[in-house]
This record gives sequence, C-alpha cells and structure tokens, in this order.
Amino acid sequence: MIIVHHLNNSRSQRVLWLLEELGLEYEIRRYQRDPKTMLAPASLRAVHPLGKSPVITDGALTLAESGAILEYVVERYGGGRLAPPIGASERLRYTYWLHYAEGSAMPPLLLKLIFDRIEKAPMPFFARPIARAIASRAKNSFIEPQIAQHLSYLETELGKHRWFAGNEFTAADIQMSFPLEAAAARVGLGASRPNLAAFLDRVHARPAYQRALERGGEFTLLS
Ligand SMILES: N[C@@H](CCC(=O)N[C@@H](CS)C(=O)NCC(=O)O)C(=O)O
Repeated sequence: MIIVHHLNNSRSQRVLWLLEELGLEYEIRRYQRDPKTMLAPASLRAVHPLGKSPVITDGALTLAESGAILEYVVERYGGGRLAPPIGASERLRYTYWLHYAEGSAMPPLLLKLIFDRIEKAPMPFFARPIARAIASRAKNSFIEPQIAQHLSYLETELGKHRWFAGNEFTAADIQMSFPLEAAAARVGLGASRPNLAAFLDRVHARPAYQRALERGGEFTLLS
C-alpha cells in the first residue's frame, strides 16, 4: 500500500488529493513543521535524505518530488485515468504543466515568501532599513513582475480550455493547483484574472479535494 509521508501545510496535500481522485487506499504518516523555522522535522530525513515533503513509499520504492510522484501513481495505478493518452496533443501539454508547476511557477513564489520574511525578521535596529531596502528592491524589480508575468500567462492559457491540459481534468491540474494557491495567498490573483479564480473554485468544489483535506488535516498555505 502507498504510504504518504505528509507534512502539515505542504505540497503533500496534492498527493492525498490525487489518491482520493483515483479512489486508492493509502496510509498517512504525519510530520509537523517546526513552528518557528517552518522546516520539516529531522525524522523525514530518515525516509528521504532531503527530508522534504511529499515523499511516498510503496513497497520497496521511496519516491520524492511531487511531479514524479503524481506521474508514478497515475501510470502505475491510474488505469488510464487523469492523464491524456500517449500521442494525443493534450499529452504534451499535460507533461509541460506537470514540470512547469515546480520548475517555473514556484521559484518566484518561493523568493517572494523568503523576501517577505526577511522584511519582517527580527534584527538589530540599524540593520533593519538596509535589509528592508534590499528586500523591497528585489521584490519590486524582479520577483513581483515575474509572478505577474506567470499569472497573466496562466490566465490566458485557462481561457483556451477548461483545464490545463485540455477540456478534461488531469493530474496536471492537481500539480498546478499549488502554485495558484500559493499565488492567491502571497500576492492575490488580481481581479483581472477571473480564469484563475474560477479554476481554484472548480478545484475546491471537487469531492476528492475535500476528502483529501479531511484526511490531511490543516492546510493553510504559507504566506
Ligand atoms: N519541488 C519539491 C519541493 C519539496 C518541498 O520544498 N517541500 C516543502 C513543503 S511544501 C518542504 O518539505 N519544506 C520543509 C523543509 O524544507 O524542511 C516537490 O515538488 O516535491
């Protein structure tokens, strides 16, 4: 049986959601973030050397990286569900979004989280204006424009079809939900991007998404 090593408020929520969509049996092992550093506990490094979430174990297999996990579960247990058939034009879009979510969309959102924290971090009073000026410069000149560019791109893409790969819901939508949730929490999606808000509304309305929340427990994206 698949065991999901689940860190609270983390990307492993997506794995629970996928397993619920497929109606698979699974076990959850829970790990709590350090409330100060927000890092995962050392016990997660006993499962995988990086100690990041998500990680799954399935018999002798240990697999990290949310995109790789989603691909593995869909291929091994999906029975043709949640992925377009190989050779269909939707299939390449499916692969693209599976990689894009962590490879392109998440880095500027992570930078935003880090620089927001630098601005608020306790520090000697004489260092504060310098740290704030650097953080604010990085955010205004690079990070926020990058995020806005991604969001506008995604808004246009979701104007072409209902889901990221095409008109059918796939695991790529599960993977893409995290950057969009993170963007909503960290910068807002903007009134001019109704397709993004409608995508998140559709996601939140899915019974499997709600079941995954019930099983996973607290899920508040760090902002
Ligand atoms: N690209 C990786 C990112 C994994 C990652 O950074 N996970 C975060 C949780 S969302 C984590 O484990 N943070 C705690 C830590 O770094 O100690 C994936 O998609 O699985």
